Amino acid sequence: MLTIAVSKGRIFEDALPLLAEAGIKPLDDPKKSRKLILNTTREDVRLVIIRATDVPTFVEYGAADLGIAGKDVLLEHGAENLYEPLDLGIAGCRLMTAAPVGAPDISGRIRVATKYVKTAQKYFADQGIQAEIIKLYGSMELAPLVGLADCIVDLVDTGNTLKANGLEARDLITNITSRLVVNKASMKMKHHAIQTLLGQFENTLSER
Ligand code: PRT
Ligand code: MG
Repeated sequence: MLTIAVSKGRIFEDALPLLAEAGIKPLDDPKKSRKLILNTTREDVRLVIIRATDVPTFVEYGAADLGIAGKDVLLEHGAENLYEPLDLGIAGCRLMTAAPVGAPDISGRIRVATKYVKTAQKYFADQGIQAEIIKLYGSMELAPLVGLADCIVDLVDTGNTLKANGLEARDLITNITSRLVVNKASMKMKHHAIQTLLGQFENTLSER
């Protein structure tokens, strides 16, 4: 049995066609079902549906053999205890700094609101900028509007969310796509099954 951890939101949407190419289709409609374990058209493969930020944890501890996780989540979690063999090229976006439209660049110590604490800390340290990082779990865009922070670090896709809140993207920290991650022990114990699946994903991706 191979267990694949995947989050329910946009990653799942983008992953479905890829999984389908490998013969993996959930037996229940994940949008309607409240099941957290979905059996699939392949008897040897099941999906576990979890929060995006929990995917690396499940895979690291072997609760799932494989997982699909955004690079943003992997950077923040740390991926030393996982294999990351494949960039799936799905759920693409950019991790960026953003500030109120027209606000001057702040010199000296800045306050940054983000859920990407470690990644932001490293980024500003590398830039030689003194930053106080304020951890938020959501609605980062609000922080500069109410004086909680000078800027934010968040994911940007279309830019509509920033725009709707009077913010503008400033600096690109890194481009983000979703990656296939593999538990290290599973890679040894279930080598054949995992390599076969990796090959199928690679074939599909190379045809895109
Ligand atoms: O709730 P939780 O944070 O646990 O996860 P989730 O339910 O949001 O999970 P899911 O499955 O949606 O996956 C999140 C992953 O999708 C992230 O880790 C990224 O790797 C990837 N991704 C790609 C995005 C975006 N694009 C994205 N635009 N995740 C979030 N956003 C948000 C962003 O945070 C901002 O609020 O969308 C807004 C910006 O979008 P635009 O189009 O307005 O710029
Ligand atoms: Mg979300």
